[in-house]
Amino acid sequence: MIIRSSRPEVIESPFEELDGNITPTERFYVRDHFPQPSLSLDQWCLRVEGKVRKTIEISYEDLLAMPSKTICATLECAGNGRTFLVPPVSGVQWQLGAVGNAEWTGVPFSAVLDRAGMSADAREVIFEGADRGEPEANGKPVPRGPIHFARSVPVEKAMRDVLLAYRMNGEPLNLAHGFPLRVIVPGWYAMASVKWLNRIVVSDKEFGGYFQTTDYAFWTREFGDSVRVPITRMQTKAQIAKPQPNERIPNNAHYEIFGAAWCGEAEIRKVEISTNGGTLWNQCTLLGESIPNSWRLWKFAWHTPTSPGPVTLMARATDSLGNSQALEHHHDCAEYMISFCLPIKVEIE
Ligand SMILES: Nc1nc2c(c(=O)[nH]1)N[C@H]1C(S)=C(S)[C@@H](COP(=O)(O)O)O[C@H]1N2
Ligand SMILES: [Mo]
Repeated sequence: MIIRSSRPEVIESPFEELDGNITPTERFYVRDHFPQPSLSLDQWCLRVEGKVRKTIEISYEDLLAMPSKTICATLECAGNGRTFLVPPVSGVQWQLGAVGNAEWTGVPFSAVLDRAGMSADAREVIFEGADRGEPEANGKPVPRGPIHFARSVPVEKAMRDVLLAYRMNGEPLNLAHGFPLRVIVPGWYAMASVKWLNRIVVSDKEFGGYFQTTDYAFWTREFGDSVRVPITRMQTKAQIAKPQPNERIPNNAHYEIFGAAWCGEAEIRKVEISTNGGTLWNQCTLLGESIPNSWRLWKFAWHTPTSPGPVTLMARATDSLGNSQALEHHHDCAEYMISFCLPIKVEIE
């Protein structure tokens, strides 16, 4: 694992070690903004308030007693791949390893909200973590005083897809991944999957929190003006795990290119490889079966060039909605949603 910061904890996983559909928990990347809160189960409870018929508090035991659901979901940090941006931008300098796929077990958010009862004017659901601190500045405006990590999801999406998870890969959640309870928002970038969840506020307004509108948001144009839009769905993307950048590969040999591809709220339909800068594309083999909101592994049998020299490999995914990857980063996305075809330079020897 690559330690990018220790307090708050920011740890990248070595993507070249990808070898199965599930990322083992100890190989799953970690992205914290504040020090991890230590929560004891006898004091912890989940509070649901706001636009509900009655405010409720649910204990860990109560949650475990509710009917559970297990899903697979890929989490990708919205800044994954940032080192590929030219010129460089500020923020955690992630390579390919701020992404992982795990099995999550917990209670559907809809079952929890049913206990509190939703008001007719409910519009968004704000999930708040127990961690708090001052967001790092990076030249951006910072609110005065410490804040909690919080993100919102529209009530329809929350009722349909959101899982409140207390197990990861068959074990109780560990502290780094949100013990005792975290949100899983399938198909969205992972900033929405709030860890150390202890408060849910149902709201009749658009949430304007720091991690919703200042950070983890991008500028777009509307009627000639610039508006700030929160990051939500994962962009369609394929990543090459093998070979890894700068790998030395024998000439005139058989080499299996291997990787994973994912998207948000759709299915991966096709992955292609280019070995010549994006002029020609070769179809890859998709492995296993399609699992909603979970990455799909793929491979390509490459016959390497007969002469030594540098080669740039690129992978390109296409999803069931027809979304495909661009050859260049979209300017509006700035330091986030790095989903263009990432160039992997290798050396034929
Ligand atoms: N409470 C809380 N939730 C959080 C964060 C955080 O700092 N605090 N980081 C978010 C971000 S930006 C990411 S990418 C994912 C990372 O989840 P992981 O550490 O389990 O991989 O958690 C999200 N949920
Ligand atoms: Mo993230």
